[in-house]
Amino acid sequence: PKAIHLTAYRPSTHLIDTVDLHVDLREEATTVRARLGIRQNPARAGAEPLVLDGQRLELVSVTVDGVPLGPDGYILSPDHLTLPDTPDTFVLETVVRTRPQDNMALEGLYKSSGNYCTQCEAEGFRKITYFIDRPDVMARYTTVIEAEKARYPVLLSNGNLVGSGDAADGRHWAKWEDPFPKPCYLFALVAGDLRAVEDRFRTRSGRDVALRIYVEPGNEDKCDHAMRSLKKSMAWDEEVYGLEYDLDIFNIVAVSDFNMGAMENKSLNVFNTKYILARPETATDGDFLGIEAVVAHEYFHNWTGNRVTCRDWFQLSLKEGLTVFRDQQFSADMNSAAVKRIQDVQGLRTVQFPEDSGAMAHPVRPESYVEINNFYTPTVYNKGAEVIRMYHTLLGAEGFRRGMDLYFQRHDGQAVTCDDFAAAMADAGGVDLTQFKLWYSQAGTPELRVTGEYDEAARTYRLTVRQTVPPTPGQPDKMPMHMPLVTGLLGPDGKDLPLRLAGEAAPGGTSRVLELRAAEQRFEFVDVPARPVPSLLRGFSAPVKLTADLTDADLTFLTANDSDPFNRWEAGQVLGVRILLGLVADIQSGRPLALPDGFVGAMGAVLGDAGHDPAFAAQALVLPGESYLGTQMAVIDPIAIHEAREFARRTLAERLRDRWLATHRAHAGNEPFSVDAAAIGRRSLKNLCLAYLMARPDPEAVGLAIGQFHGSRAMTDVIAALQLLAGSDAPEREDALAAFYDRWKDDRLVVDKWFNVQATSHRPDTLDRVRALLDHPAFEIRNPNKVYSLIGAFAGGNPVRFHATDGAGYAFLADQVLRIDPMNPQVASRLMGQFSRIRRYDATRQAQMRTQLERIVATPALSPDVFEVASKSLE
Ligand code: HT7
Ligand code: ZN
Repeated sequence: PKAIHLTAYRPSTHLIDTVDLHVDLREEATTVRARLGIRQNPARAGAEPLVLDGQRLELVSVTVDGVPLGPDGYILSPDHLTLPDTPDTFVLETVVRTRPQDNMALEGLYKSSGNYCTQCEAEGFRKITYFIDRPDVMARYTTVIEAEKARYPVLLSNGNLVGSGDAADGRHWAKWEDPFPKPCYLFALVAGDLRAVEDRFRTRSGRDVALRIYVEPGNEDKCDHAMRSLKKSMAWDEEVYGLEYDLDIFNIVAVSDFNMGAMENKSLNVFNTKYILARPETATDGDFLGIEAVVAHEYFHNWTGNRVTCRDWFQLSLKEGLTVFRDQQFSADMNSAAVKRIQDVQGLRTVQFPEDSGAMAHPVRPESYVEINNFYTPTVYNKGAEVIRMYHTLLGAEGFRRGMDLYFQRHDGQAVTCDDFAAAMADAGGVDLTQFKLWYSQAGTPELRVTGEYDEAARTYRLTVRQTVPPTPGQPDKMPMHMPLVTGLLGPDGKDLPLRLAGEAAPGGTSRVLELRAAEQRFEFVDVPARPVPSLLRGFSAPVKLTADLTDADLTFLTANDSDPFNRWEAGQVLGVRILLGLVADIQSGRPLALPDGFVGAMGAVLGDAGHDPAFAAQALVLPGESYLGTQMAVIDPIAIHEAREFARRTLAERLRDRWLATHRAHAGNEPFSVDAAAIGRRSLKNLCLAYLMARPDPEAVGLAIGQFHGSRAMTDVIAALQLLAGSDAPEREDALAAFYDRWKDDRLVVDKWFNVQATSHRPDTLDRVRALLDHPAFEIRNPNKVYSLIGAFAGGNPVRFHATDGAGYAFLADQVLRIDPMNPQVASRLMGQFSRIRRYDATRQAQMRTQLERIVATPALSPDVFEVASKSLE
């Protein structure tokens, strides 16, 4: 397969202004008639052949301006239909046949639970009809859908319903018209037996919008939270960005078979059921928060993605990074902002940082790709969101809003680039962002080293900041980046000091945005009455790895006093990382293990104070995760990391046992369920206490877990208890797993949790169990949620078992990738993530992974998706 390069971008030879589709859905085959209003693109000089994309289509006929073309009038290849000679402006009509019922890749038109649906981003429209399948070709769509009425009573597409009626033979039709020009990746069609949950939203300019969530019959009682989230998102976007919804209908359809979370098709969002369906008994707090965030994310795309879209797929972060930032802001406003920031940074560090140091490392705006579906990554989404956050920090909230306004003013209705976005921000903020734009082109996580010197006589405090950006594949040398380092100084009383930099007339504020631009920079604070403790990178103001010369005592001081909640948490994590990596070194050299008393004391203090802010305490009491600890090591040792962390957990469990017990008890009453931040915080603290108690599973702890498992009606509590039991040696664990399955076997999303719990168990027999579960009647290899819950969870969420020294985990993963690839390359490729981290492991593990990667690459008819990841991992 060939790579596509950003530098090769050229405007399309032709533009398509109108699309009239007629989609005739029948059990044997689907027939699609497309009438396209086409003209040569004035941006390209001279007449050029028209090359249409098309895959897996059976061509029935082609006409140009009503005149049929014979086979000598066009050239047909597996991926293209080429018309060598066409008028300047004309109407092309093609008729094709497809078989959605055989489409297991879940891209293009396919069937999920007997209903038809589509997924066109990134390049799925070419599997529905011949088209110029690129996002800078924007057209107005009219879609007629025809299908059997009894089986498919609901017929949906983008825009407004402009007609419907019955047809012969028990069939019916519906005609939809979308007034907004859009790229074909935003096209959608749904036909099925679905039920709608309905509501309304009045926009601030008085437009009444009908909101409908379509689900399979029987799921209507699980849509309340999604609908509430949608209305909150609509109100929030008006309030914070002045952005209103622009049509009279907003439809959401939830489907069980979906490769990703959801899709922002214009006015017809299609969602994975996982991000719609929820009741307290079936969904965890994490699920509720996930639904709120994804519903918001897809809704926010209406402006950032749909009204202003991407010129080409290299610009993917233009819409994804920006929309993730917006959904993060929204969730922070709806819930606990501090907890949200902590969780987002944890996600970045455990998923994006490893990607940035692995074989698939790429910039936020990639320079080349073999398969675009491989670039819907944490780098494009989450590091991209951090880049947007840095504009916000550098320009301030008001400057950022002016930049957004200018971006929409300039580009509404256009397909644009990340440079266009940066230009709007620079012009609105009156700042030079030339160097800042390196964030789009340089891969790798920058590393900052900060030292501080206090001069008692001069009453000055000087920070020296050195930055480096590590080499990544294809980018050996890097330049220093422009980034905000938000900084405060704490005085001996723990309070923020007023900050005055050398040269300033008066102090200004207690948190300052220091702008880094050079490889080494100094910042001198004056009038500093005593040696301060610096609070650096407040709110995680840039996506970097920071090392500062802080002592353990400084860190403990920050955990107790920092006014910035993120840094209060972070100080504890830095301390935790230090201690855990020390234990890892002890394990590696056979030394006895001991947890420092000071650390136990600090954790005890947080626990003692947990009642004040349970949500924060629940974050602060979690030790740094195994994956994150791995990112902090030159060579990852998954087994030693696991042993060290488990030793620390057991020790804390023992030394603070009474307090874990008391805190668990204090929150164990069955309070009425609600998903507000405080209630979520109390449940997470309670379940954290239970987890510590189960780190030493004495009969009392096991009894508490069993009591919670059987006694609670909230899935958050039930699954937390089940997870702990399933990972323990308690004989009750098998009964609990069986009881859970028996209770929930008819709810596919809950059964996913049951698979996940078993796949992530640290018990030594987990791989055997996962293998056996592949044959369980509830496991469906064609359903992405099932694959991610069992195989994905084992490979990505169970490092100690996946990286077992015999290499069996790697062989298992390769087997599954090769099994899934012929059906669904996107899902197969997503499973490959762990292999792309190959170079972070020791020589033995590298050799074992290499064996599997070589086996994968040598497999005939491999998809470009898997080939790209496997071959880059082998480089
Ligand atoms: N924009 C959507 C991307 C997406 C997708 C991409 C590739 C294959 C399947 C897909 N389903 C959805 C999701 C989003 O970011 O909102
Ligand atoms: Zn998105």
